[in-house]
Amino acid sequence: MTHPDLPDVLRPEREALPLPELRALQLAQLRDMLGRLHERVPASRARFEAAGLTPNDLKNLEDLQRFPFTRKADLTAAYPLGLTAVPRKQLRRIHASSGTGGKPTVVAYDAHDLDIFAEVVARSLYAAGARPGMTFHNAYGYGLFTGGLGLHGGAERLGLCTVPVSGGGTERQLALIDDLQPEVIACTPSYALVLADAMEKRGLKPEDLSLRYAVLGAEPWSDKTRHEVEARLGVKATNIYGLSEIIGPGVSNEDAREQQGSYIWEDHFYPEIVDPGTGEPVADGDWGVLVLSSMTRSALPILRYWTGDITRLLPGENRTGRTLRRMDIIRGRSDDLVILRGVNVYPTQLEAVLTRLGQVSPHYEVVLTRTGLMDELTLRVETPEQSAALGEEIERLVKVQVGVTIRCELCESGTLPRSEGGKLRRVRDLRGER
Ligand code: DLL
Repeated sequence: MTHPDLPDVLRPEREALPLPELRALQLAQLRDMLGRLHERVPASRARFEAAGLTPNDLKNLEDLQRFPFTRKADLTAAYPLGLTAVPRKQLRRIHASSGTGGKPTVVAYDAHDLDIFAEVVARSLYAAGARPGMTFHNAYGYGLFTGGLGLHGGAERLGLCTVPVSGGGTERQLALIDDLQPEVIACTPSYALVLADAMEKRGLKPEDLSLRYAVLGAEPWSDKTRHEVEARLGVKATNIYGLSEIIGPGVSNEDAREQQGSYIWEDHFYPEIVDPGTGEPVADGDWGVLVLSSMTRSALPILRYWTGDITRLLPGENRTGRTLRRMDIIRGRSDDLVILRGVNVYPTQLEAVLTRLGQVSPHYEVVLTRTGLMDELTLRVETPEQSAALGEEIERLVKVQVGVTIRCELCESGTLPRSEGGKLRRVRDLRGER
C-alpha cells in the first residue's frame, strides 16, 4: 500500500503529487465547486450575483480572493439545512456543533462525503503512526460531535480494530486500555492528561501500557502538553485538526516522525491565510485566519470558510516527501481573542509563558472580570506549592513577554476544571455578570 520511497505516506498519488499537478487539480476542483454552488444553492448564487461574479471568473487560484467568505452566521441564517447542494433524500448523516449561543450549526453528508471523511481520517491516522492491524481506542465523543464517528470511520477504513469508547468514564477507559491493549488512542489533549493522572493514581507506569501513538486535537494545545502526554503515556503524540463545517476531524494531521506542522489534505481542502482585520491574504508564512474551501464535498460544499482559527502555513521543506502544505498549531481564535485594555491576548500566549517557566502544571484557566470600567484578567494556575513569589514571577513574566498586567492565582493540584472528554474551555468571561 505504501510507496517504497515514501514510507510515511499512505496515498502517494494524492499526498505527493507534483506541485503543478496539485495546483491544476485544485483549480479544476474549485471551478467545479463554484459551478455546483451557483446551480444548486440559491443563497450562494445570490451572493455571487451581488458581487458581480460567475463561476467563470475563477481563471486561476488567485481569483479565489474575489469570491465572498462563508461565515458561521451564513450557516446559522440557513439553519438547519439551507446551504445543502443535494436533495434531502440523498443525505446519509447529520452532525452538529455547538454555536456560541442560540442554535447549533448543522452539517450534512451524503455517501460521497462520508467516503471522503473516511479517506482523510485514514490518512491522518496513518500519518499519526497507526498501521493496519493495530487496535484503536477512540475516546472522542460519539453523537452529534464529529470527533467520535469521524475518527471511527477513518480507523475502520485504514484497517484498525476500533474500540468506540467515546468520552468520559475514565476508570472504564483505563480498564479497557489495560484489557484490549490498543496501540493507538485518540482524544482531546486535556483528556489525555486526565487519563495520565488516573493511570498514575492506579500505580501504572507508561511502560505498563500498550499505547504507542496518540492523536490529539479538537482544542488548542502546545508542545508542553505534547511532551507531558508523551512522557506520561509513553506515546508519540500528533496534532489532528478539523472542524464540522468543513468535514470534522481530518482536515490536517502531523506526521509522527516529524511532528512539525499538520499536513493539510489539500486535494480536498483548499487553505488560505488572511488578515483577521482586512480579509486580505497575508505574506507567505505569516500568521492569520485560516480560510478553507471544501472543494470536493457534495452535500455541503463550503467556499472560503472563515474558521476564526489563527495559524500560519509553515515555510520550508518537509521531511516526508509530501507536496502538501503544513499548518502550524492553532495559536488562538480570532473570536476568543481577549482584548485587555487594548492589548490582544491569546490564552495560548499565557500558556507559552507558563511553559517557559517550567515549574507549573499545564492546567490553567483565564478568568475575565470587570471592576468599574477596568477589565481584569486572572490567570489561575495549578502548582504543587502555592508560593507568593512564584505568582509574582508569573505576573512579571506576562507583563514583559505579553505586554499586559494580569493577576496570577495559584491553585492546588486538581482544583481547576478538567476535560470530561469534550472540549475544555480555558476562558471564563464574567465581565457581563454582576
Ligand atoms: O473539533 C473536529 C475535531 C474532532 C478535530 C476531533 C480534531 C479531533 P468542531 O467541534 O466543529 O470540530 O470544532 C472546530 O475546534 O475551528 C478549532 O477552533 C478547534 N480545533 C479543532 N482541532 C484543533 C486542533 C472539531 N488540533 C474547532 N488544535 C476549530 C486547536 C482545534 N484547535
